[in-house]
Amino acid sequence: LPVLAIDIGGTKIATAEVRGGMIANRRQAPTPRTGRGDDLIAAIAGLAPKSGFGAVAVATTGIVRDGALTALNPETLPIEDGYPIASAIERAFGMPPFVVNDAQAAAWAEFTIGAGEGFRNFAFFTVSTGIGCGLVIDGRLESGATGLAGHVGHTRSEPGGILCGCGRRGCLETVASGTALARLGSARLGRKVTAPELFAAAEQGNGSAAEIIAGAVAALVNAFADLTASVDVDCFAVGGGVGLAGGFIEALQARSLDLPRVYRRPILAARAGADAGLLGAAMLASSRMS
Ligand code: BMX
Ligand code: ZN
Repeated sequence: LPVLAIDIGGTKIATAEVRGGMIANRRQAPTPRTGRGDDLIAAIAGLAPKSGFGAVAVATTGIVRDGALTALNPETLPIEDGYPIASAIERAFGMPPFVVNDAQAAAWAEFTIGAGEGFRNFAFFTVSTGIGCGLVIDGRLESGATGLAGHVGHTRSEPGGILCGCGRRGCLETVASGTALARLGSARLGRKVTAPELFAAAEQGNGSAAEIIAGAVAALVNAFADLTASVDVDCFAVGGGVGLAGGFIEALQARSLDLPRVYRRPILAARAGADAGLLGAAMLASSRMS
């Protein structure tokens, strides 16, 4: 039987059936941003069939600890602290699910069958609504004792910067996420723009838009260098809606050449694309159950 895989992001929810590393019946809906976990479960139940699965695997934005979900940054996903997501999914689908952070799940997929294949120490970054990161150290996925491992989006990027939803000031996520680009772009261009619109404006030669994107690129490259100095990453892969936007990876690669050589590592595009969270969660669920 296939694994029912569920990916909960700050902007969209996806479900799919995964069998032998292949995705089928992928469905997607906007994330209900109501602050209530039960509304997420209802949206998921509306996407996926209720039975016919050997296992249920969930990749979700936020901190996952003992089957409970808490937002580190409630602006990325508003939800009750410690929402009992595992028991809620079990009630909806009749099976206790495996639950993991979305970036950690995607890191595992990229490490196993994607851009990180062949490396032992690998970091995957998703630049999307927020900035997520999953770390594989010496071939093992790190989630940490409290689920926080890899939350590099909340390391300091801009001293004295704006307050992040997590309570710190100047987090990388306040400078380089899709949310940050939309905020900075709207302020600078004097009209409401989304991250994709900011990329389109830069593409059409808008210097202010290009400058904001370059700021995000520089912040990310510095975060990569910090992480390399911390755990000696062999290789970085970048995904997410912003990460995979035209020219973004190339800009990261070019900017990383400004780093002293000792901190420089290959930067690759994520290969599993938008399905990495679904695939990684399903792979982790299968391996933890056999
Ligand atoms: C946030 C945090 C991470 C997540 C990352 C990317 C929350 C709700 N999420 O830093 O756990 O991995 O965003 O999330 O605090 P996405 O929704 O942008 O995919
Ligand atoms: Zn933060």
